[in-house]
Amino acid sequence: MIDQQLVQEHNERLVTGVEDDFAALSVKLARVGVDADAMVARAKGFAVALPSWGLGTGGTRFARFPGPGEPRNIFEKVSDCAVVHQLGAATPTISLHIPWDTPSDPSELLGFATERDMAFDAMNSNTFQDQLDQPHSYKYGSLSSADKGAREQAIAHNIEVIELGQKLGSSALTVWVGDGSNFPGQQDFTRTFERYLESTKSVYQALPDDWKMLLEHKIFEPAFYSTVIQDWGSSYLAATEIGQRCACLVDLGHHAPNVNIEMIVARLAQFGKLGGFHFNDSKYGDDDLDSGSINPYQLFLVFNELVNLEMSGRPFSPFYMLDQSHNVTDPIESLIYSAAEVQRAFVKASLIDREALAAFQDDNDPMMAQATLKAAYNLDVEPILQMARYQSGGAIDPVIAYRASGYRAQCGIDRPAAKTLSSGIV
Ligand code: PSV
Ligand code: MN
Ligand code: MN
Repeated sequence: MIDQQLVQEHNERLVTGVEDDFAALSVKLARVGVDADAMVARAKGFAVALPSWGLGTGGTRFARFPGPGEPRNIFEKVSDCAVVHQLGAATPTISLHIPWDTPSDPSELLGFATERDMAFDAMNSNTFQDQLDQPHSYKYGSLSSADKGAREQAIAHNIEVIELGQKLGSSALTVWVGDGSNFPGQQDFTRTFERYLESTKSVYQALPDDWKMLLEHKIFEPAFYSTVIQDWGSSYLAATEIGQRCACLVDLGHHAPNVNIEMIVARLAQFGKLGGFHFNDSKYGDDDLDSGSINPYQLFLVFNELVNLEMSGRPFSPFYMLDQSHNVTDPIESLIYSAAEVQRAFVKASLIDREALAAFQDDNDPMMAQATLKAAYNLDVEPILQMARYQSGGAIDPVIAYRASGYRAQCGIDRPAAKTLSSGIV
């Protein structure tokens, strides 16, 4: 981890300015009856999980351009996650992808993470790739495959992931399958979905009582004609059929361009099936760009629904995770920055005058209703985020502190990479 003394010195240089900015913002918020300190407390309570698969440089199917000092195993990934959390103070947990990050000794991994104040979030299974020595191929599907052997293998894998997650203190399984078809006629939609439901129910039977199962939908890719769980409708149907502890996971990049994702969130929430999120941003498809980098207003509108749900007093505990691929940036920097962008959307959504909004809605006043949302969105809440990080022991400007620490350069020395010309995504 980074020497905490460095973080402290960084903060000492900036704290006076932050206090001034925070005082000015507090006065401004007090005029509309908002307590800025209460907002700092909310920001401090916010957390989003880090994806274990997001610490190395990503890639496309054309190429991958690795950076220096990439983590070579799950322990080094956990170390990098701990640095992201040390500086950004918003990411205390890690979502593991299995078998990419299967530890040979789970208790050793748990101990290593705990020593660094990190814990494990939802577990991800992987039946979208074949593994060495596995008897059945997923080429034509996994949980929905026409091949019984492939289905059984996929079920067994998901159960193994649950068992591993129990050893690591996780409490959720995220299931995303690439199953689908590339040609009209290739698969019978109904029979394929029936097989998926049957398999997924078998996995659900192995789910511990205090666990959740999250179904992640995706419009296309790797299947380009039809996908078994292609949208929130299929996901909702499946989650409803499977059981009470099964819910839907919304990955922001898994929709057609311009789809109203915030309304999907509201619908799922209204019917008790909103299970969690994979946050990222996109311009065209499943781009896995950094959260808030393309459409921060959409992220804010999603959080408007989430805060609304929280305020409604209904049971509410969705899993929040980042799911990004960092092709041209240092993954640590992207994850620090992205987590703060998600936190920013949460804080801004918390500032919406909900009473006024409801009144404008009931009065059919669209101009003032949207202006009420914009009033919160247009506020610069950076002093609240900075104060939250400062009070939590993080860095006021975490990316600057990270660069000054020389962590990446040290990793470049400690983690010599094998000399290979890497090609596309793994
Ligand atoms: C699929 O595109 C996905 O969003 C799922 O969450 C997978 O687990 C992850 O990406 C793999 O990179
Ligand atoms: Mn995802
Ligand atoms: Mn994706």
